[in-house]
Amino acid sequence: MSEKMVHSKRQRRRSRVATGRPLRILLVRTSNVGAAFRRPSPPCVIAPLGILYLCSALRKHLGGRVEIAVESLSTAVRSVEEIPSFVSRFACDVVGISSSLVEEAEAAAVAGAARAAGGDTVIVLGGPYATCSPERALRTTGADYAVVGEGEATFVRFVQALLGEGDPLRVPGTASVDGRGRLRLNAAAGFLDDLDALAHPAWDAIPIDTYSSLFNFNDMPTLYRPYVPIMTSRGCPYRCSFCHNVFGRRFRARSPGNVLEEMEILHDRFGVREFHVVDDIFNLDVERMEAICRAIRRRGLKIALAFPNGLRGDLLTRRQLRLLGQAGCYAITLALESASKRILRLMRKNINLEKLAAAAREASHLGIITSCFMMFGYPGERREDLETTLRWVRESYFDFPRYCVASPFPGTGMAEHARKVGFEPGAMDMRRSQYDIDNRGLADMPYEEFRALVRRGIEDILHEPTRRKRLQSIWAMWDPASHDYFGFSPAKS
Ligand code: B12
Ligand code: SF4
Repeated sequence: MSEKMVHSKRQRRRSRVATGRPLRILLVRTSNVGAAFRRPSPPCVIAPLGILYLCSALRKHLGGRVEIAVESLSTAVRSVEEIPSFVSRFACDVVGISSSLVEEAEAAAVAGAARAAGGDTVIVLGGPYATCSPERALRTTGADYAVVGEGEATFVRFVQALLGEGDPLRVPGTASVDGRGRLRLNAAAGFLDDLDALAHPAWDAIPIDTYSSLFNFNDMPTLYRPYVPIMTSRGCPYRCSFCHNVFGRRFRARSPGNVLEEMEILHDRFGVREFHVVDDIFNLDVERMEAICRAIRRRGLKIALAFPNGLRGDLLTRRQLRLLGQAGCYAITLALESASKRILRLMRKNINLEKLAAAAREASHLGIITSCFMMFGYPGERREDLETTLRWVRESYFDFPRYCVASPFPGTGMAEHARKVGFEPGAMDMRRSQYDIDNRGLADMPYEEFRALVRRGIEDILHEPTRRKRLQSIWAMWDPASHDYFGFSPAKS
C-alpha cells in the first residue's frame, strides 16, 4: 500500500472518530501447529497470550474508544480456505495478526482475506514473525504495518494514532513499506521496565474451556482442565544461536504478588486449575521463584504447574525442585539441545551438562515428569555428535525425549552457521520448518543416514527398560487423542 493511501486512510479515520463510533479491532492468532505434519494431528491450540495482553492494554488505555474481538485460527477456523469468510464476518477497522515465522502462510492468508474483504481495514502484523523479520513479513503478507517486539505500549500508541492522536507511520516500534517500496523502520520502542504495570491478560475475551478442550501441543500430559499459559517474566540474558529472543536480553519479572493475583483471578473467576509457564527463563531470579512457590502453598491454591518451557536446567537445584513440586509442579521440560561439547559451543548454549543431568535425576526422584529437548541437524553436526547426544539422553533420568530438526531461521546466529555450510535460510519453506516434519537439517552426513540414526536413537531411548516402565504410567495420563499422533505407545510395544 502506498504512503499516500495510508495517509488518506488516517484522514478518514480521524473523521470517523469524530462520529463517535468505537474503532473495531479484530486480533487473530494464527496457528498451524500440527497442520503440516505427515501424520494428522487432532486440532490443537494454545490460548493466544500475546493478543490477550494487547486486548487488556487497549481496554485499559482506550476504554470505550475501541471494541475488540480475539480469535485463534485453530478454534475459529480449521483450514486456510475458511479464512476469507472468517475475516469478512467481522466488519472491522483494524485486523491485528499474531504469528510466528512458521505461520507465515497463515498470516499471509489472513492479511489477504482482510484486504479482499474490501473497505479500508488497516492490517497490522505483530509477534515473533514481525519482530524478527519485519521486512519479509510486510512484503510476504502485504500487511500495512509490522509491530516489532513487545507489543502492548506500541500497539496502544499506534491505535491512538489511528484515532487521530499522532501519525501511525511514525510510531516507534513499527515498520511499514513506503510508496516507493522502501522499508520504513522506525526507532525501536524498547521494553517495558515494570511488568507489574501491565494489565492481566484479557481472559474474558476467549472461551477458556474451548481452548482447554483442544489438544495441547506442549508435549506433556495435562492433569487438570481448564488450563492456561502464564508468563511471569520476560527476557533472557543467554545468547543461544538459534533463539529469537523476542523479549530481549534483559530479564524483567513480575513480582510474586502480581503473579499470584493473576493465578487467583483465573482460579476463582474462571475455574482454572492448571498453569503452563511460558517464560523465557522463569528460574533466573531464584529468590523470586522460591517466593512464588511458597505463596502458592501459603494461599492454599490447589493448582497444577507445568513447564513446557521456561526452566534453565543447569540452574535448578534440589531445593528449588522440591519447592516447585510442593507448589504443584508435575512436569518440566529442560533443554539440552546437544550433549556434544563441540555443537554446544557452536550453539552458544553454555549449559553445564553435569548440573543438567543432576536436575533431571532430582526431578525424577521427586516424581516430576521430565522431558528433555534436543535439536538435531545443527549445521555441520557429525555422526559422533549425534551419537553422543542420543547416548547421553538414554543414560539420563529424563523420561521423555523431545526433539526437533534444526531450522536456521533468518536473523539468528544459526542462520550464519547455515550459510557457512552453503544453505540459504531465506529460501526455507517456513511452514515445514518446525519439529521434525521434513526439513532435512544440516548435519554433515547423508540425509537418509541422519534420519535412520535419529529414529534408532529415539527408539533406544524410549525402550530403555527403566524409562519404559516410567513411560507406561505417564502415557496413561495423556489425552488419548494424542496417542496415535505421537505414534508410540510403551503400553503397546
Ligand atoms: C508456547 C510456545 C510454543 C508453543 C505454542 C505455539 C503456538 N503456536 O501457540 C509450542 C510448544 C507449540 C511452540 C512450538 C514452536 N515454537 Co514456540 N514458543 C513458545 C513460547 C515459549 C511462548 C509463546 C508465548 O505465549 N509468549 C507470550 C506472549 C505474551 O508473547 P508473544 O506471543 O510473543 O506476544 C507479544 C509480542 O510478540 C507482541 N505481539 C504478539 N502478537 C501480536 C500481534 C499484534 C497485532 C501486535 C501489534 C503485537 C503482537 O505483543 C505481545 C505482548 O508483548 C515462545 C517464547 C516466548 N517466551 O515467547 C516460543 C517461540 C514463539 N517459539 C518459537 C519457535 C521457533 C517454535 C517452533 C518453530 C519450534 C520448532 N523448531 O519446531 C514451533 C512452531 C510451532 C508453530 N506452528 O507455531 C520461537 C519463534 C521464532 C519466530 N521468529 O517465529 C519463539 C519466540 C522462541 C524463541 N525465543 O526463539 N512454541
Ligand atoms: S536460554 Fe532459552 S530463552 Fe535464553 S537465549 Fe537460550 S533459548 Fe533463548
